[in-house]
This record gives sequence, structure tokens and C-alpha cells, in this order.
Amino acid sequence: MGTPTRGVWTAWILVVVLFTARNGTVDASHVVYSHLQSLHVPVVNSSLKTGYHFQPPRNWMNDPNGPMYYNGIYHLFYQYNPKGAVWGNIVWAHSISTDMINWIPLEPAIYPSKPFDINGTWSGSATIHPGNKPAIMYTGIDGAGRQLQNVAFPKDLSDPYLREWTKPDYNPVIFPSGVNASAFRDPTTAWLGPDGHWRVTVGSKRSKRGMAYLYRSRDFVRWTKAKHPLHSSKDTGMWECPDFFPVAPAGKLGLDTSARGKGLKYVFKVSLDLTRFDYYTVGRYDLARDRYVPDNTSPDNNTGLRFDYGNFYASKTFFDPAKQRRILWGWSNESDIAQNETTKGWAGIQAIPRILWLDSNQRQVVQWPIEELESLRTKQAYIHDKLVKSGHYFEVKGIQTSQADVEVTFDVSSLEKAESFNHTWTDPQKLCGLKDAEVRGGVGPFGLLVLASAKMEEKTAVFFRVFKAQNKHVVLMCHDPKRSSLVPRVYEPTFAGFVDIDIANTKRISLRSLIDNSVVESFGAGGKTCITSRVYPTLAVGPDAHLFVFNNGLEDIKVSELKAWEIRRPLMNGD
Ligand SMILES: *[C@@H]1O[C@H](CO)[C@@H](O)[C@H](O)[C@H]1NC(C)=O
Ligand SMILES: *[C@@H]1O[C@H](CO)[C@@H](O)[C@H](O)[C@H]1NC(C)=O
Ligand SMILES: *[C@@H]1O[C@H](CO)[C@@H](O)[C@H](O)[C@H]1NC(C)=O
Ligand SMILES: *[C@@H]1O[C@H](CO)[C@@H](O)[C@H](O)[C@H]1NC(C)=O
Ligand SMILES: *[C@@H]1O[C@H](CO)[C@@H](O)[C@H](O)[C@H]1NC(C)=O
Ligand SMILES: *[C@@H]1O[C@H](CO)[C@@H](O)[C@H](O)[C@H]1NC(C)=O
Ligand SMILES: *[C@H]1O[C@@H](CO)[C@H](O)[C@@H](O)[C@@H]1NC(C)=O
Repeated sequence: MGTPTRGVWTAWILVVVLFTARNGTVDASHVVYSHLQSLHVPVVNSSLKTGYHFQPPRNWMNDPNGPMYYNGIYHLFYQYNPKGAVWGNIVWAHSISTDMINWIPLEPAIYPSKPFDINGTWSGSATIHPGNKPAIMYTGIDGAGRQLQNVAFPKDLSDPYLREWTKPDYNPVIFPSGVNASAFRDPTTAWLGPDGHWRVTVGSKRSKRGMAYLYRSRDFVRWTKAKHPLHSSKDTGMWECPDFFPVAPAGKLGLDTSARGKGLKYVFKVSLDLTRFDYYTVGRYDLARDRYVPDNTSPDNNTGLRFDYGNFYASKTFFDPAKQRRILWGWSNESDIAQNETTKGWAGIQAIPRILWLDSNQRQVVQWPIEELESLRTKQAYIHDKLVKSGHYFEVKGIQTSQADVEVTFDVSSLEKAESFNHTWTDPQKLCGLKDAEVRGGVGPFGLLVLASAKMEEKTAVFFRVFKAQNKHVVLMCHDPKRSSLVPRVYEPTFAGFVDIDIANTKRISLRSLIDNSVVESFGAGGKTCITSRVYPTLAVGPDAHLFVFNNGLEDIKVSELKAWEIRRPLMNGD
């Protein structure tokens, strides 16, 4: 698909307007490491760099921006610092792909250049207008440090790669009037209402209340603030990167963001700046009042549902008309202090794009890696009907597992010995910290030890633990990286979520883990609970990384089937 534009990475520096000073009048919402921005890019430790997750060859990346599909090509833009491996100098970097797995880098699409974005080009979304015309709305920072919403359009719709984007001089299209200009950002993909007018929602806060302000427009140029926000929730703080989209009541097919119809459910997600995690609810869209109304099946705050219970933030979905699916992108950061990111030379990856649909229970969504990932599978290991006795483990041999895709199904024949569940355990992450992989249980902990050294001095446990509650069983899914590295990092917490399945009925549970040198991305029970972690082993690197199956519970379990594949490197942004 054309010649990869090698060498653009250095060219980027020339086009970028820098801003490193902290402003005095309006509060900045990011820490700026002026002293760590450097033109001299240090050597990257290639052994721990990810092989198949989306990443620029070097430097800092954060939020995915404006993912979209146009005439056979997928586009991903992302918040990128061309000058260093810490946040700063942010531009909209731009990559293209025909399969969302192999990526070619282009020049940045949007960078500070006009009064309405001279001090920043922050996150935003793409909307495909009737007649197949893409538009981007993004947050610009003006010279006074105010957050504004701007639009940009492709300069030439006949360029298959949409390399150049034009920012009309009538920007900003949404000025922060009646809102906090230091907390007003990340416009969503727009949708058409029944009156034929566009709607867009922008993240904000009013004192401690998280807000998604609603704006309407007939022409995408003149926007009017609605009297009521689309949604808000008390004590949740700043709402970053809101996302709002319809989901079909049944099946895996995705819907266009403007789709309407009886019985459609909606998903509303926000990234909470206070906790730095993404939360969502499932609900309905009250068109008469133009408001989102969450169902009462899960809390509408930071105890609610998460797309991913691990290192995953600022996520954004888009509708892929080519395969009629909704795709989720999300950013996973590193675990170092800023000084170490600079030495490493790169910081931040995107999780593997996932298709997302409404679970048949209508209480939550389900996610699964896009099928295109399977094209990277090579050598396979296969195990079936293998008993793992209480306190035992075995190694999966025959393939290299530092870059791998593992799918396994565990049979749990008896739940007799399940530990009893204490109703005060409402926080799964805390519970996993308390009952990590080394703490013996009744049914579980059982699962995988990934990125493990031969003698298991280093290992990251991905596991389930089953509890007996009053009149049901509770299943906990957990990532335990406490022993992932001989050199501890600043940010390697245990991550966990509950899995909403009736295990007494299914008697089995599946797990898929994508292992990628310093990433472990896991999907429990077919994608009902997902967890992503960054880990940095020192011994379990490359060919020295091992994979084990373990059972640290009293009850025996059985691996009914395990398939593991080596994953080869795709084209990754010219690296
Ligand atoms: C905007 O950026 C310029 C440098 O490009 C800087 O001098 C100025 O202080 C910045 N203003 C604000 C409000 O951030
Ligand atoms: C506006 O938002 C900024 C940034 O979060 C915050 O520091 C400030 O207190 C807010 N102002 C008001 C009036 O709430
Ligand atoms: C979150 O919301 C639930 C109800 O949906 C409530 O019971 C709980 O107290 C809230 N938690 C926090 C931390 O606000
Ligand atoms: C549940 O946990 C609480 C708090 O740790 C503790 O006080 C209580 O005794 C526990 N209940 C049972 C039945 O173990
Ligand atoms: C930073 O890197 C050094 C050298 O690898 C390491 O010793 C140190 O533990 C790291 N610090 C953190 C906080 O990760
Ligand atoms: C990269 O990682 C490998 C494996 O841990 C280590 O041996 C090597 O010293 C590292 N290289 C650099 C430049 O830090
Ligand atoms: C990722 O980095 C760690 C360590 O600096 C922070 O604690 C997290 O808050 C951060 N996550 C996000 C989404 O910024």
C-alpha cells in the first residue's frame, strides 16, 4: 500500500510548534517535563519493546484519536511527542493500515499552527459525514491556555491516505462559554438526531461533578450548547475522553454512531482523571429529552464497570462499516519514572484493537481481539485433557512465548472446596492484592504464569479464583505482577475484575492472554472481563521467557484445551 515514509520522524520536529512553558492564568492539566525533552533520542532496549502492539518507533504516545475507516483504509491518529519519551509538544501523529495490524506512518495530521491551537492540539474524534466525507473535531489550546473545540477536514478527498488536513479559519467552533475553560476537552464522534442536527458531547466538570456537555449543530460549523448536559455524575471529577454509542440488543454486529431504533441500548464511557481509569454504564438514550439514562445494573461512578480492569485509559471506539463492527482502541502507559522513560526512549502503546458488543445479559459489554490479529500466528503448541492437580504446575513447551497468543479452557469439576466470600470484598483489585497467586485457595488460584524465567524467579500470574457467596459463586480474575521482575518498578499493581458468569452451571472458564515482551493483555470468559498490564522482566526476556499453567488451589482442575501460538512482528510504523 505505497511506500512507507521513512525518515518522517525527524521531519516531524521541523513542523512542530513547541510549547513547554506552564501557563500562569489557566491551570495546565498535564505535567510538562521541559528538562527531559531531547532531540538526541537514546538507544531503545529492543528486547522489552513490544512486537505487535501499536507503537511509534520512539518517543511518547498517549490517547488514540479519531480512529476511522475511509475507502478501504483504517486511520489511527494519536497524541504524540516528536521530541521525547515524556508528555509534551503534542501533535496528532497519523498512521494507516488495511488490517489494523500492519501500520505505515504518515506525517502528523494536526499540529499547533493557528491562534486557536497554538498552545496544543489535544484529543478528539472523527465523524464520517453523508457522502463519505470525514471530519475531525479536536481540542485546541489557545494562547491564553483555554481549551476550545476545533474542526479539521481532509485537504484532498481523492488522496487515498488523507495525508493533509485543513483547519478552517472560522475555528474554534465551540468556545468555552459558561464552562470551565481549563476543563473542557475531548469531543466525541458526532451523531445525527431525529431532527437532522448533529450532536457532540465534550468532557468537563462543574466543581466536583463530572460533566458531558451537549452541543447541537445543523452545519457542523455553528454549535449551540444544550440546556442540559447529555449526562453527569456527582463526585467523579473531570471527565476526559467521553464516548457514547449505540449497541445492538443482541449479536456481535456493531452500529453506526447515528443509528436509531427501538430497543437499542447505549454505552456511555468516561475516563476519570481522578483515578486514571475508564468506566462505562449501559443505558438508554432518551431522545425527547436528549439525555443519556444509565440502567441501574451497575454504579455510575468509579466503582462501576470497566472495559479493562488494568492499565487502559482514554479509550475510543469507532464503527467499522467494512466489517459491520464496533472497534475499541485504548492507551496503556509505562511503569517508569519520567527519567527512566527518557533513557528507554519510548513510552506508551495502544492495546490490541478489540471488537465490542453487548453481552446477552445486557448488563455489560464483551470484547475480543480483532480477527486480523490471527494472521500473525505462526508456530503452535497444543495440549488437551491435562489434569493439573492441587499445588502442581507444568510448562507449555515447543514455542517461544515472549511474543505469543494463548487460548486455554479450564474445567472446574467441583466447587466443593471454594473459599467463602466476605461481602466486604467489593473492590476486586484490593482482593487480588490480598489473595495473590501465592496465596493458596480452594478452587483456584489457577491459570497461567507468563513471561516467567526458567526457575520462576520472575513470573506474572494471570488467574481465576472462585468463591462461595450466600447463594451464588463469585469468580475473580486477576493479574499479579508482584514477582514479574527482579528490578521493581514504580507502577506494577495487581489488577482484577469480577467475572459475571454462573460457574456452577458452566463448570468451565476460558482465558486468552496476548503476551508481547512487556505487555500482558488478557480476556476472561470469552471477553467478559479484560485486564492489561505492563511488566518488565530482566531474566524472562526473548527466548528466556517461559509459559506455565499452574493450580494453587486445593481442588484439581483440568486443562480441557490449550492452544498457544508464537506471534510474528507486523509492519509497525517503519520501525
Ligand atoms: C503558549 O506557548 C508559548 C510558547 O509557544 C508560551 O510562551 C506561552 O506561555 C504559552 N501560553 C500559555 C497560556 O500556555
Ligand atoms: C477549572 O478547572 C481547573 C482545572 O481542573 C481547576 O483547577 C479550577 O479550580 C476549575 N475552576 C473552577 C471555577 O471550578
Ligand atoms: C457509586 O454509586 C453507587 C450507586 O450506584 C453508590 O452506592 C456508591 O456509594 C458510589 N460510590 C462512590 C465512591 O461514590
Ligand atoms: C469480613 O471482613 C471483615 C473486614 O475485614 C471482618 O471484620 C469480618 O470478620 C469478615 N467476616 C467473615 C465472616 O469472615
Ligand atoms: C530506573 O532505572 C534504573 C536502571 O535500570 C533502575 O535501577 C530503577 O529501579 C528504575 N527506577 C524506577 C522507579 O523504575
Ligand atoms: C536490555 O535488556 C536486556 C535484557 O534484560 C539487558 O540484558 C540489556 O542490558 C538491556 N540493554 C540496555 C541498553 O539497557
Ligand atoms: C500510568 O503511569 C503510572 C505511573 O506513573 C500512573 O500511576 C498512572 O496513573 C498512569 N496512568 C495513566 C492512565 O495516566
